Amino acid sequence: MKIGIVCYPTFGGSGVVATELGKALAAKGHKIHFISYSQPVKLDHFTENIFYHEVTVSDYPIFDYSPYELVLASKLVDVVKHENLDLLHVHYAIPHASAAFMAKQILKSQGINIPYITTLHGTDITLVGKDPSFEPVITFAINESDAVTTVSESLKESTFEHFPIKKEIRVIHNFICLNQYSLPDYKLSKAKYAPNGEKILIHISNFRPVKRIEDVILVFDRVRKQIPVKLILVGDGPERNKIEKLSRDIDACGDIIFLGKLRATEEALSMADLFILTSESESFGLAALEAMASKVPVISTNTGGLPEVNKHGYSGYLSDVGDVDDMAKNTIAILKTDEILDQFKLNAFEQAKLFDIRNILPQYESLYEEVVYKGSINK
Ligand code: GMT
Repeated sequence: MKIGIVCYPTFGGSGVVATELGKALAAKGHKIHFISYSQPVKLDHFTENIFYHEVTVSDYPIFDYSPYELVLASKLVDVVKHENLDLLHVHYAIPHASAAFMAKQILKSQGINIPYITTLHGTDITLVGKDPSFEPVITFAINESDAVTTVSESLKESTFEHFPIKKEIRVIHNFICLNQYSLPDYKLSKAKYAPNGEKILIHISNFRPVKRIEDVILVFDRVRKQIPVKLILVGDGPERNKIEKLSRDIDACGDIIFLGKLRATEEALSMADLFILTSESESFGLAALEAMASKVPVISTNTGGLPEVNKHGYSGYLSDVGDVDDMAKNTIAILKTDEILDQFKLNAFEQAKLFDIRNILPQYESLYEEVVYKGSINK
């Protein structure tokens, strides 16, 4: 099939999932056309069957706000027509679903039928999308999609809760390519960060308020009073200054290491003993799954889709949002002995196997076939 994939090119989970999906489809012989405003971060190698089309928005003095959505819609029309695409798959509703709808209507007026599938990722529903300034457009563009998927059961429920959706929503969980993980930890030496054999806790995110990173620091602060630990923070974003200040305030600068943005997060994960995710809301928690794929157990909140990913008492533990005492208690329980830690590491890896791309890719392929060969799902 010839498939156009529209996504955000940044470090966010939706862009990572879209890119890895496209790469896996290309490896199976599909022709994949990525359409975005910049090259997706994970699209870092030349790969057969993959093409990239950049959406360039020019500045014009009259625009206070450049109309990205219109330029994207025009680009979609162009790529669908000239590359003879069979399908558009847009990741993240805003503004990709409405741009796809617009492109579909333009192409329809030219006698071309192009179906589009919308995959909802989380904040497009739970944070931004339900804002009244977006809601009517999002509802419309979702309802007009030829198929809609969410990355967890929890996100499906939230979508029905917040929007008057008439369409069937299919859950296709996020995935990881398992063979990219489990690196031997030679790439980044563990001894360099934990010279006295301390256990390494790690958190990876875009440092936005929804991640509640101050809770990561508070958990770390409680744990270090009982067990020698170091904390590695990967990523960057609006909360970074606040978190750096908090690290200084609790006198932990020497034990908290800020690595900043890293493309190959699996290299940092290969050194870690435990992953901490304290989010207020999380539709899936791809970062937690990536940790588990690296044999790193997860201490997380029990919000959104996290209970579908992290199994309490097996691959890690779940706590209520903000309950840093419980998270610290659970961290200590896992790190107490090497035998317990090793068992959780094995369990985390077993749990991650369920989300290997080999199990998830066929679900997308069969959805594509239904949409392209049988037409719109539940319209
Ligand atoms: O977590 C973020 O802030 C990034 C965001 C995104 O759109 O890239 O992540 C969302 O999509 C990921 C991939 O499906 C999910 O794993 C994350 O849980 C979800 N984030 C939230 O729901 C906060």
